[in-house]
Amino acid sequence: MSETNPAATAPVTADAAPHRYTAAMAAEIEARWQDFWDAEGTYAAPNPKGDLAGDPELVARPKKFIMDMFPYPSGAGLHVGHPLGYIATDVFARFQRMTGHNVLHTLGFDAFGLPAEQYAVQTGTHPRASTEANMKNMVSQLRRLGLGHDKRRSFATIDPEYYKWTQWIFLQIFNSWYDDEAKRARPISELVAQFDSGERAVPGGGTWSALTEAERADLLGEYRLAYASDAPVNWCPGLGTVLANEEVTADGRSERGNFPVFKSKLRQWNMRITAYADRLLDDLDQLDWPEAIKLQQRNWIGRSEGARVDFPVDGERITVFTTRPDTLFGATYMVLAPEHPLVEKFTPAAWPEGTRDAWTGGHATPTEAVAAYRAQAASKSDVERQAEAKDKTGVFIGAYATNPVNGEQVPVFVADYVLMGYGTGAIMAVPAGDQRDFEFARAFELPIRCIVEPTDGRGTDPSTWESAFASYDAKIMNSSNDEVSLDGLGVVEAKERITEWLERTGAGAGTVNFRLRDWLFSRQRYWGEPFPIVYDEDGIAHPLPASMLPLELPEVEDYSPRTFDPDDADTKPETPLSRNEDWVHVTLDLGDGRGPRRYRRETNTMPNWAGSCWYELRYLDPHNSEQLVDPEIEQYWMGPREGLPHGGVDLYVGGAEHAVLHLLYARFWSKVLFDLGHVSSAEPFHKLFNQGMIQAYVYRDSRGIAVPAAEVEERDGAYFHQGEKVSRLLGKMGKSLKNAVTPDEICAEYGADTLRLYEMAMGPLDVSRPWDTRAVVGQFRLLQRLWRNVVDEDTGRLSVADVAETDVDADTLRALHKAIDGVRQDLEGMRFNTAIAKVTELNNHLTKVGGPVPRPVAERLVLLVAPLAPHVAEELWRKLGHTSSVVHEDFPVADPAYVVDETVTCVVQIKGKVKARLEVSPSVSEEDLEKAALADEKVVAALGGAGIRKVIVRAPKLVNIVPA
Ligand code: ANZ
Repeated sequence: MSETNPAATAPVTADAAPHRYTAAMAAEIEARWQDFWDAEGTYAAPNPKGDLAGDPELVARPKKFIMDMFPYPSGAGLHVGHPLGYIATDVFARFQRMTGHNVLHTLGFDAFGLPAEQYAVQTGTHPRASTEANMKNMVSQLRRLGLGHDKRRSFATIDPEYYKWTQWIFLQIFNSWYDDEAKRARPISELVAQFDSGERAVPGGGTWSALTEAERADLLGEYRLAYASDAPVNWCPGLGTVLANEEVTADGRSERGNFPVFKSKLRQWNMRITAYADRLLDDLDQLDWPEAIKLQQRNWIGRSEGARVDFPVDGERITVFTTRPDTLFGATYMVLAPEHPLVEKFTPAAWPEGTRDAWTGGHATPTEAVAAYRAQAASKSDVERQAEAKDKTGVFIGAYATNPVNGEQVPVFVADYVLMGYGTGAIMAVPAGDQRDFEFARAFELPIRCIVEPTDGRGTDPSTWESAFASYDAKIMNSSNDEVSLDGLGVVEAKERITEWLERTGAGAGTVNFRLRDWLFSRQRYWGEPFPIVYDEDGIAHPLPASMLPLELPEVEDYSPRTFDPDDADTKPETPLSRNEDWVHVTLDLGDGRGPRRYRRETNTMPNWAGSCWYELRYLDPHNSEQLVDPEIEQYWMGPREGLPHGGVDLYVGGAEHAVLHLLYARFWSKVLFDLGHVSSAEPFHKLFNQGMIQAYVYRDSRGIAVPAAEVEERDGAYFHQGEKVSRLLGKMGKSLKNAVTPDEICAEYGADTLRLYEMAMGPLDVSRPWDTRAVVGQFRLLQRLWRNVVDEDTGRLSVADVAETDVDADTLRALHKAIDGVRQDLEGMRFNTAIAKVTELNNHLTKVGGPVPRPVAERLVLLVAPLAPHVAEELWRKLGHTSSVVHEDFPVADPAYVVDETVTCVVQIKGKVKARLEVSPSVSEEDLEKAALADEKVVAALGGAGIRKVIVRAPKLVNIVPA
């Protein structure tokens, strides 16, 4: 870098004075203070009790729990974009420590994950070995930044002592059910007691004691918050694993490897997060999170109000979910999702009379038509099936249902635009009101009935329409029977009226539907937490007793899942763990009174998200071997308090890409643990802040290939690489784009304090910003000037003037106190860039005034800088004669006398005559100025009790009062 950037290096190395602040000096100071902090345990946050207990005076202070989204230890190490959030939380945490708080700030690693596993598959290195090497590298990169972490509290999710508790939480979830009436999770034993006593009826009649063990297990599986189910999942034979919806592309292939993905029924573990849909939605209101993130969670949970309507078919019925029950009179056909379990039941052997050719798909029988269509639908992803632009396909199943509102016989189709996973997997189709239904009706020659008066002048004859008509402002028409009429009503009233009719006649009911699905919780991978579950000879799942945790990952020969012919949908996954026969088949005494028995272990592993669902709790009490977290310690750091009814971490900083999955899963686990009484906080993260991204320029040659950014030269606004002109665009920073800058390089060139200042000064924390190595030197120069204001560059000795504050000139005092006041507010509000601007201003003022800086000013300047550039602040604090670390010093407080704004004089007139003069702020509001004028003694006296007709205010200079 130094060869390509001589401008930046010149002032650093031009080392005229022997005691000037240079990169070499920064390196020496920084290493020395980092060693000191480690040795002294400067950042150790004491707990109220337990083995981390410490200073009672500190524990008595108000507390702050400040957290970063912990990193995945990638082999590529850190580039300068990664620590942006870590530096910000560090500055904030340091400021909180200096303003009287007991601060908990630490960092662990989210260390299970696919990259290590893939690397293992390619190289044969155990994922633990590569992950630990990566962590070691990241720990040293992070240490170099001077982050004030309580290192006693750090851990990685792959530590057996950590995942023991991840497994333990899984068991809590497995052993509980959601009581819809009490609106909380309860132990499954309480449900068993209800069934056993007859308080709760056993479905299908009979008694609990009469059920076989397998029947009981199946019944409880319907209630457990963690349960195995055979629901269709995305099976990718080419990769040998099931995939989450997010890992499947719009054209139904695997994002990784581009293999076909099939909907296949495989027994998989799920978490019943849907039980918490309401609470996950409602409690968002209490959280101090960016609105955009809350909105994404709301949309993901997707609450829709509507109705369920039953359409009778031959003594059975099809239940649909609709958000528009007011359009029931316009329902002219129905659609079942191809996977709907009723399809087989309703499909007759032969086409009924009058079946149109267009409905059969050219098949001789409905059974054949349905089977062919189902096979075709199974090869598509949900996204693809729902695509608006796609041609509508489907077949008639040969059956009719009765529209309950008018007794009409409507044909039933299967079509892939209806998804099994939403609502009831069946719809009433209203072609006039829904565009997909409209297109389907046109393609299949189905009736379209106008049931809302179009407001766009298209008329009420649907045969002339080109699209469905959707509007909430229109009036309903053609919608009445003997008992109910919606004609002339607006949509909202019509919905209410028809829902009332549905409930009265028993044809349906108002209901709320959620888009949120249960969370598919198993993966066919090696590098994840093993499930603490074993199966007996009858295939019944049993939880391991807590005493058998952690269940450690066994050694295996081969880490990769078995892959198959990518097109063979009938294959079944083979998990890496299943290959270790000795581990899989075991004789265990589970302590359930059944004695030692043969069992088969679950061989799936938990998904990546598991470890990050609860890590905030473990930071609190990381070495507790008896409990997940001691309740008193949890209460102290996370419990509910004034203004925070759900408790939670005081500040959580991370990227906006975690809007839904991680943040939703963590909230869910938190609520289960809360319901079961293990924690007092029902929300994990009270305040969330998303930092922006550090972007970097990407330079590409004429072939579009990225060239190393560090080798690019600028000439007259154009960019050249090895003489060839290249293009420049702002993009992500990373190895593949050849524009990564590492914190190590910048630390070597300028020191960590400069890097910290630069990253914080680049702009508001939540805004993305382009990295510019050439600009870093600006912050280095600030530190040089700061140094020079306190230390003599020739002798290295302190150069401040030992005078009292009363002897400092008024201008300097004003500059000092304004800076203190501003920096304090900025740091509290996480406006680090403006805080640095204020420090710079004060420092420049001192340079301009010249002469030795008065000690009271120098000391406070150093304290102001301490959260931002902690190493140089420690060094200067020592030079100023202090023997203790600056970390726990009090942050300076401004003297308000020096902070008030300059004032302007406002003239108060009564009937045009000047009666008073007020000294006011130039930015005073009209209201405040009017109040101040009317309250002024002289004005009150001049008015002599007379009423006021009018007050004319021209802030900030004039108020004219017209008495009555
Ligand atoms: C009749 C109707 C008339 C509908 C109309 C819409 C407009 P949201 O708002 O997203 O909840 N629907 C229901 N279940 C479905 C499924 N499994 N697959 C595909 N579509 C499904 O959407 C609810 C609406 O989406 C429902 O209301 C239903 O169509 C459709 F003028 O019913 B509606």
